[in-house]
Amino acid sequence: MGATAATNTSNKISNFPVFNILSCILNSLSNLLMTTLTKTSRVHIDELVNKLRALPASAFDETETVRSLLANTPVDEASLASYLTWDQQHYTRNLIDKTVLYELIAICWDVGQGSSVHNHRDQNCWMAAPVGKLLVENFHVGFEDSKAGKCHLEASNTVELTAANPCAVDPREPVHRVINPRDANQRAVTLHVYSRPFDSCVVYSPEHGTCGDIRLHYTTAFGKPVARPQ
Ligand code: CSS
Ligand code: FE2
Repeated sequence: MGATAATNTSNKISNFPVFNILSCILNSLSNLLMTTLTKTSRVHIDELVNKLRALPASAFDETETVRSLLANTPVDEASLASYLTWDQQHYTRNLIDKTVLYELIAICWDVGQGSSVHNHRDQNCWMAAPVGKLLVENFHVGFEDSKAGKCHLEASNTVELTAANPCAVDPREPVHRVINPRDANQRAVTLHVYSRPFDSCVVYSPEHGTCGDIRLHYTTAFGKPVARPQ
């Protein structure tokens, strides 16, 4: 019996070099197929809008449903063309869709642009990156006195935001900034779902220990420029 077993082992197909070569080729082909499928399975932005609109209100009160929707519905860059505007001074905010439950915004980040450190007014926020590779730097708020405009923040973790890795802002640690790193040397486009829609937030200076409210403005809405309030 022992001899038979030994013979079987030494004759195993995986012991032949040709098997290893074939197996390598099959693996490479399968990886190529997966990459191609991932690329070709990108959808028009309207499809994401339709899926967001079909969600029940309860989906916006927790983070997983919208995060997995963004992960399973990667958006084709070409379908975003009418929403993309660029400004060398600041990232642009371009409204794509808005309901009572959520707003969907495309943000265009030139090379090296980033947001201030900010909160989302205790609301939910999800981000996907159809174009580029960005960083989301999260902060822990040790102390905040918004009336006095004073705070103490400490950097916590940093998350990479890519097409394959959409993020939900952690409701327990919601203060963050987003950066399109200069060394990535490419423009980036992110999609943001905010629930509910909001038009102001608190910005923080971790260096100075100060904080204060700012208003948020759209650069474009539904593909048309929005006049900035005077
Ligand atoms: N919240 C920022 C972008 S970084 S998440 C904004 O809407 O302007
Ligand atoms: Fe944000």
